[in-house]
Amino acid sequence: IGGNAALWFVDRHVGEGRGDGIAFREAFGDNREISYGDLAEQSARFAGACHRAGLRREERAIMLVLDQIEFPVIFWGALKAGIVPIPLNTLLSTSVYDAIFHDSRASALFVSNELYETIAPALPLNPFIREVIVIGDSAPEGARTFNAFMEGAEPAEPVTVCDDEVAFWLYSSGSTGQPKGVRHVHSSLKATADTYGAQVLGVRQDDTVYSVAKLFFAYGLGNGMTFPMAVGATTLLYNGRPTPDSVSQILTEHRPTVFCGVPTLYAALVHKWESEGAHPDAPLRTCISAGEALPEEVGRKWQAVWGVDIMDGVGSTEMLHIFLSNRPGDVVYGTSGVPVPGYEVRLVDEAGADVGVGEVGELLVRGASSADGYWNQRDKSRSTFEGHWTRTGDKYELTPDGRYVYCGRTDDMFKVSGIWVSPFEVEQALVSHPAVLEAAVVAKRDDDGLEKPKAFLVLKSGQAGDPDALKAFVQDKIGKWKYPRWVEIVDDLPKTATGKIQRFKLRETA
Ligand code: 3SK
Repeated sequence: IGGNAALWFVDRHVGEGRGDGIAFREAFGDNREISYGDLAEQSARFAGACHRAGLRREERAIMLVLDQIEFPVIFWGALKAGIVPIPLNTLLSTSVYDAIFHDSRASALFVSNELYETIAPALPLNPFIREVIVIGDSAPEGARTFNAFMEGAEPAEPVTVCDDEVAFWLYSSGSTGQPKGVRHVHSSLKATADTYGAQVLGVRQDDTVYSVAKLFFAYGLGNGMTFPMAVGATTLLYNGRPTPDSVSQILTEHRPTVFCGVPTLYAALVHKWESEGAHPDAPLRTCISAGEALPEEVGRKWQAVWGVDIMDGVGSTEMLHIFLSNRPGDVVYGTSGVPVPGYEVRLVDEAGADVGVGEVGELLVRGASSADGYWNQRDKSRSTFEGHWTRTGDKYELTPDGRYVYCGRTDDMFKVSGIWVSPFEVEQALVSHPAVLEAAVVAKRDDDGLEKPKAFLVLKSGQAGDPDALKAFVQDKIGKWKYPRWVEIVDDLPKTATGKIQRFKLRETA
């Protein structure tokens, strides 16, 4: 089936007799559940409510929604209505939300009540948002509750779309820290489910899936939504922070069979269980990792605990999900594995020529889930999406046995807990502090071998920099995970003759 992706991922299960199957279960509060049948009905009513509210086809709707039952209702309901949902990272700061609200020109905003306060200051400044819907028991003036929005709405038939029609956007940070709207089409959702979801992850109808990556990430959207939904499986949703304690509790109480993690969390879980001398009991049969390279030792220790390997892979928001991965029964730690069936990759030098085995080149990828482009960023779109090939900005080396080994970024960006961090953005936040004259940020590996920001600061004369206060300042300004874990005060920064910071020199001393 082509066309509207909601028909295939949601309504098909009702037509094929799986309507009573549980699609989502909340691993918090009263453990609310929603069946495939109820999701089909509620998403159709959501589409009707959008029409009734005057939201028109192709208008955008921001989703600042925690992992909770309303997330899939809104996402699939929007697709049924022809409205373009934009799930956003729930950890950003007010100023970044303000920029995205303006950039996207979204007409509607769906927000979990826990997050309302953060976006509230951006609303009076926004001329585009006509509807603010709060998921919670009450709504402030000028907004409605989700229940009020849905009440009495008639179910609407899904709009007919073509495969290439834009279905949803995700925002990805760029090298300047400026978020870019990545436009994805309806057919890409099924493309990733048919390739990585079916042929590497191998989700089955009897699986219970738990992804610590939230649904607003491309990684989480596939793991926790489209892959399980492609086969009528159940996903566990958790609205809080995935800490070693909360994840251990979910493993014990909800007993997932498929676990989708990120290296920072795998490392923290392994440490916790090592120091406690015990681990939870769960029937895990498949574990995957992405976001940043998985340290070999973490993979080996996890295997020793569970008897199950972690399949490390690499994907991107632009390709929607993982395109290079270790495979079931064929895991080599320290590598990103081989191309996922359905994807082709190349390694090229700066002139665009293919490089050979053992040489480092930029990774290019081609496959059916490539994004349609960036919103309103023609230059960026042209330099990233080159015909059928998408540039990843990652440097890789091909081993003689055909596996790909990560060698770093072509620019200065790096990932923390699987999320891109732009040194530039962190530096800008630091220099906006009254005590800071100049700042340079580089990646430094922590004791687990995972990259975190380190800041080198030149202070204004007569100022004393309190590292903890500076870290808190950055957290408040640009997001909780981007703050520098180390702060070093220096007399000056290494620069080129034209005044550009030489980060490579700082990396050597970090
Ligand atoms: O970071 C990754 O490896 C990734 C994987 C799947 C989907 C999206 C991303 C960014």
